[in-house]
Amino acid sequence: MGSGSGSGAPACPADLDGDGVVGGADLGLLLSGWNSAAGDVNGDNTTNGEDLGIMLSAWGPCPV
Ligand SMILES: [Ca+2]
Ligand SMILES: [Ca+2]
Repeated sequence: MGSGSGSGAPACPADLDGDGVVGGADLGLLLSGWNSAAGDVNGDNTTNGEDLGIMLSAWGPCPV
């Protein structure tokens, strides 16, 4: 998990692999989990365009 100044900062659900950055590795996980809960970002237990949209809007380093 993250370290540093994480006081009340929003979570980074699109960071599927937990490395602190939303990037290609997370996109790969999302796509490989398409139509299952494996790549779910928004917590509805399926992976679809909504999750992809969230991931793309969160692309880059997670907020700290
Ligand atoms: Ca990541
Ligand atoms: Ca979802």
